[in-house]
Amino acid sequence: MPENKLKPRTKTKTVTQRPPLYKVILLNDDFTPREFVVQVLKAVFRMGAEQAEIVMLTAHKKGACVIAVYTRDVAETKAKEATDLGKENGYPLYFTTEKE
Ligand code: TYC
Repeated sequence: MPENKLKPRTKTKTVTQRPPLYKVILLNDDFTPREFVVQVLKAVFRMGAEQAEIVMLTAHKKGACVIAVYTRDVAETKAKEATDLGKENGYPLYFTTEKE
């Protein structure tokens, strides 16, 4: 009897899925003061003064600027928090999210 018969085996392959990422986008408007935009970027997105200034100026010149990328929950919470800060101060500052 040949002993080298092949036995069928079941292999389990574990695939780790990364959660989809979402961009937070800052939109330009004509009313929110530049300094206020910089303050919000520093407070909500933990940016340094220099980075916040660059991001604000990019949105100001180009109409929009991608700020950061997070999981969906974090992106939506931060975008809302930042937009609400504008609203509370009477500004139309707006942050939106978009799937990467
Ligand atoms: N455009 C605004 C102004 O001239 C400043 C501003 C910059 C507003 C970026 C929003 O996302 C923004 N006062």
